[in-house]
Amino acid sequence: MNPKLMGVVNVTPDSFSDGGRYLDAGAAVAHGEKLARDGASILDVGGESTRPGAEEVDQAEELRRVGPVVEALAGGATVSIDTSKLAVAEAALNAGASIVNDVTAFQRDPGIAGLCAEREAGVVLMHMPGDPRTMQDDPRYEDVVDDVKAFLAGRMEFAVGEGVAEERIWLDPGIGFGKTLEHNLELLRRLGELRELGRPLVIGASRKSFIGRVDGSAVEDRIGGSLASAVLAAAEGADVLRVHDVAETAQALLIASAILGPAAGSSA
Ligand code: HH2
Repeated sequence: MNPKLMGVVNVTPDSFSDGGRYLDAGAAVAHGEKLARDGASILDVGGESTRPGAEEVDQAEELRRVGPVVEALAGGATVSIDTSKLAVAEAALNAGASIVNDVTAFQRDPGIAGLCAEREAGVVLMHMPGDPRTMQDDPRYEDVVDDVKAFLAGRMEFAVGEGVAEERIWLDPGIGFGKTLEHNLELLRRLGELRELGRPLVIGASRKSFIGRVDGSAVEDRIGGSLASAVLAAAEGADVLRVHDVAETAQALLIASAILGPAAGSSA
């Protein structure tokens, strides 16, 4: 049980848990450097909130936010760019990012697939039905795990068809994106079934609202729920955990794996 930690660097005024804290490029870079020291092996830089109901950010503004931060961090760390816009992905790869994390799995801007293929970038394809403005309007599935699995298999097929090497693709069921509380819990409980897709799994459960739906906690009080989710996801075989609280997650995983032994779960 030794997943990689992907530390969240949100350069936004409105992210659900830390909006506005790192809007200044200097503060965002300092935060990313701290997350790397704390044990993040990937820094995920984003300039647009995807929280439910969020408005889209203008491309020029998103570029202005993330460009200098990617450039500064990429000198010392592996950087992923959290975007669904082609121009932002391209500028970030030019600035030194090596992974594109697209929460729309190339649905918003299919041209990102060809860009990633050409640049031999890593790719994270995430499940989200619709877009952040509409995704929480009464989400329904036949069987949430089977439906997410089929969606991810389809998006992976598209990416490979556009020339992305399969071994560069990571998959993410999109905890909190177009899902009810029960959908999120079931995906985490049955995560092992997604391993049948044969690619590393990324899980982003950190501070998300499903935790608050269980116990009523406010976003700043969800560290315990985030750690429980991280440890259980790792035990079920998650390969990459996208988290805000890197030091705390690293400690929780270290102790869990000391107890369970390194054979529990798997690693990317
Ligand atoms: N979650 C968020 C953003 N990007 N990317 C992947 N691959 N998986 C996730 O679960 C995921 C993601 C939402 O979290 P955050 O960035 O903290 O908030 P916001 O979107 O409000 O900026």
